[in-house]
Amino acid sequence: MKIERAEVIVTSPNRNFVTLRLQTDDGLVGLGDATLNGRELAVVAYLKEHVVPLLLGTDASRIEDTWQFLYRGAYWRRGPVTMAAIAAVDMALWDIKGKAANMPVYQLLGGASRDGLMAYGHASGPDLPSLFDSIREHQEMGYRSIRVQTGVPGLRAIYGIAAQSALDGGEERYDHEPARRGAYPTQEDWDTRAYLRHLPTVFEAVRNEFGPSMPLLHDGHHRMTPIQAAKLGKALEPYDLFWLEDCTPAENQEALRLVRQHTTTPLAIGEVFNTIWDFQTLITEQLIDYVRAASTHFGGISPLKKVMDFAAQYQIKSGCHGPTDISPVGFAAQLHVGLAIHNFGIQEYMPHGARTNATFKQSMTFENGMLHPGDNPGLGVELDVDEAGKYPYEQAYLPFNRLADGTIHDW
Ligand code: CS2
Ligand code: MG
Repeated sequence: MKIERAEVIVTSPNRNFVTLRLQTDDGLVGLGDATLNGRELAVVAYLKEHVVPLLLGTDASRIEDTWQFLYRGAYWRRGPVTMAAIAAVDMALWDIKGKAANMPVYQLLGGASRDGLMAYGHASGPDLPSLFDSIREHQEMGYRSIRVQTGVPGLRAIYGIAAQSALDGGEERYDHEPARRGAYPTQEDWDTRAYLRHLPTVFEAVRNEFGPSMPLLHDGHHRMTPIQAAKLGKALEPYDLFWLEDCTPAENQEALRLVRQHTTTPLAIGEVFNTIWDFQTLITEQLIDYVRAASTHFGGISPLKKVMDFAAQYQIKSGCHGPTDISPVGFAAQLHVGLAIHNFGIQEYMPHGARTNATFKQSMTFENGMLHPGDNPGLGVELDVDEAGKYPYEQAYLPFNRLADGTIHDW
């Protein structure tokens, strides 16, 4: 079972995706996601110039050995470009192994530990009435757990709010497909003190309207200092959040000690992390409750399974990153892990657009708020190469933000 062909396919059906397609000499095809939102072509070059030539002729069954060769052999470890490239290879090899065994990947990871994966969706609105509408729409779609993002009085446009990005010339559904294409990122506003004053009043209103039981989540997008995050976590305690996400820029893992000492609001971190080392202090000191790593940016299925097994010893659960910039292939990869591990927590799920779903045919299902990767052999995703060819790459960037005095703030 030797790797005979390796292609890097870039397509932009509703937004940009980078997919590695491996083919073995016995005709098996494996897919891997290498999409790095806003920096896609750097990973394309890394794969095409430095990885594909090393793969041709090698044994497709040696997943762990290939991972170690690409990680250790490069000498320069870690980083989002490197780890997205390695992730694509790892996923494609698991896909091939599943097809060779005629089993879905979750069976190879130990089999199902549950019937399905609880998903959460993104509700947002610039004010309470539109936020409530958005929550109801998500409930109608089947979601039982909902992330709540809201406008802040005095700020014109902030991340995560559908109607505000439309004001800014963007699409109505923020961070959804299609992405905001263009040669320069959109500028948004930020004011942490205004946000800290406003957010608890929003959660109070949501609890009054929707009752105490629905799991509610919120993403702070790395914008607070440790003491601000501690204050917010404490202020949100009466509203019983499922989690507060990315409260600080957690490359400083020790900062979470201070946050943790002050609040019992559960914490989730890690969508921008690349390796298990980024979680070391957070896990061993039990400073978080949920690991947000995405298979695509974390080196693939193999390291995602390892970090979750490590986290399990500390009663920390999974909450994998699942926005639309994770391709259907990367999304399937983490569904297989989530179904197999004991310490699954929740899965973020933003549905892809129609053109993306026509380009990537998926066995995955979403019913009554629960996801399942399906039982097709491998990952359960087929890439329609002709369809992909219709949508060439288009430059697109994430927005960025400045404070009122013009200072650039954290994403
Ligand atoms: C967000 C993402 O899903 C999330 O929690 O933080 O939407 C994030 O902004 C994008 O994936 C960045 O590419
Ligand atoms: Mg996030």
